Amino acid sequence: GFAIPETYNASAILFDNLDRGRGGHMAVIGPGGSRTYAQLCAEASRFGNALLGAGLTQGDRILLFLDDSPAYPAALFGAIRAGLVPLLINTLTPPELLNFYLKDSSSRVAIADAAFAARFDDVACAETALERLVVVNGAAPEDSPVPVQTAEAFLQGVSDSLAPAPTGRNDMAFWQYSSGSTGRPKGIVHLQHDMAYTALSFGRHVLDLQPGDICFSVPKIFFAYGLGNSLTFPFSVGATSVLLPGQPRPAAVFEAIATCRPTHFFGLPTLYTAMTSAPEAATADLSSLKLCLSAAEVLANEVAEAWRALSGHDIIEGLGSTEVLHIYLSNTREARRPGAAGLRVPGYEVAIRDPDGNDVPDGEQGVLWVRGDSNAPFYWNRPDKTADAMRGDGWIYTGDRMRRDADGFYYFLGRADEFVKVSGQWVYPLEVELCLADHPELRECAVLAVEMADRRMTLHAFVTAEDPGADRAALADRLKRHVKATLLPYKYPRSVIFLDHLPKTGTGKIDRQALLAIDLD
Ligand code: 3SK
Repeated sequence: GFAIPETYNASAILFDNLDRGRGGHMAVIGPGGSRTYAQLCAEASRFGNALLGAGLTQGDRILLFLDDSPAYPAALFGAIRAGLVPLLINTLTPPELLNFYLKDSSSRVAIADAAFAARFDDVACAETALERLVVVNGAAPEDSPVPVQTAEAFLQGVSDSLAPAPTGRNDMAFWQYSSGSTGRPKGIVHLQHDMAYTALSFGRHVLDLQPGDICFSVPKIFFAYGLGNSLTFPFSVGATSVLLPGQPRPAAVFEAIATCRPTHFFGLPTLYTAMTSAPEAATADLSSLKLCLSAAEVLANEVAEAWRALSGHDIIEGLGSTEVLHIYLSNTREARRPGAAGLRVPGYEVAIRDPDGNDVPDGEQGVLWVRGDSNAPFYWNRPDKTADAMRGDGWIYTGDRMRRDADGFYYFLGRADEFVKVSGQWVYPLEVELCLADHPELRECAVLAVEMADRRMTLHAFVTAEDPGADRAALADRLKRHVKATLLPYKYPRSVIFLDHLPKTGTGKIDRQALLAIDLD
């Protein structure tokens, strides 16, 4: 473990920059506005004071429905400094789900970007404790079921200095929700010391940021991966963060790289794929980049190679989870193996175990367990799910099937619950997906197990072709033959479905639920 004091408030990650003489350094830059550390701390203090002035007290939850702009760190660290517990919510959330989050957390205040504020409608607010909606970056909606005001009005005349609440290192600091692809989402509770712990583990050992560095994470702050990349890691060392609001289309991302000149770029495979095949790639200025990272999805070799051809950089791949808060297996500049999730990150213990809980030897597969001091201790109000995943002594059952090689590199093999029987034989959809991803005629693909009317399972490959004009029947045939020749013959996808684009979730991953919902008749 790493030493974090007993009395500790996570807003120190931002505010310690003042004590270290970095008040005049740029904390955030980008199209949504720029702030020095001094300006951002002042704005955060005003948010904290205004929330306390609204009658909230230590431990109360508030819901943040924010895009990436300076208002995000200001509201987040201001709330934490005041001892409140912000929820970082995916901005694609529809009103029905917002209603669930508001009820589950008993949030009395929500802070939303103007672009999303209309989502707080009658459905979202029904039978909740919500008393007030504060709108940043624009005007408040005309009609709202709860009293609404702009951040300018909310912060008007409020002091810009705030002492940290006397929180302990193990007090709640913030929540994020699991994506909820099966069942209702779970509130993942993180403690005051968790962010600092990720800075001392992944931040220090893999990124090794310096104050002059500039981070740019396309995955957004509401996502645990983005929170670390955009706020925890740069703020922990007084570096600068590029915040890009809006849809991260390749053109906007290339533009932000050219103008803000980041040194550290954080993406995910879907984004790297979109960027390498975008028309803007030909003229992109990527000369500022020193390190490019990826997580959240398995990185296919073809994508990594296309990015190297474009940028001159290898992609450093890692694997993390919202429960652990950030990455606990990672490749590094010095030790990198294509196709591997990486080595254990210092600060985390990892184990690959069989179903009886025994460690398996190197080379054999089992399910990955992880233990470290940034692990969420529980899911809010979900003792059943807590007992499933957090199984005593601080270990978390990840549900990821992995194997470790003799050199300590870990390889992701799929989810423990994804094994399906096709034509009477077992297959993992992910191995078929990775096999297809290597095919030069495909741009993107996702392979899913689908239940047929007679309850048998089959594999569907959802793909986008490099050449939109390709003869689809002939290409589908080549793809099936490629799987049969590379893996075992029975593993080929029985249907190949061509799409113009694969749908994406709010965190930028391929939206597998949306693919399953496509009517194929
Ligand atoms: O999916 C991941 O690999 C990840 C990485 C960092 C933080 C959170 C997540 C889910």
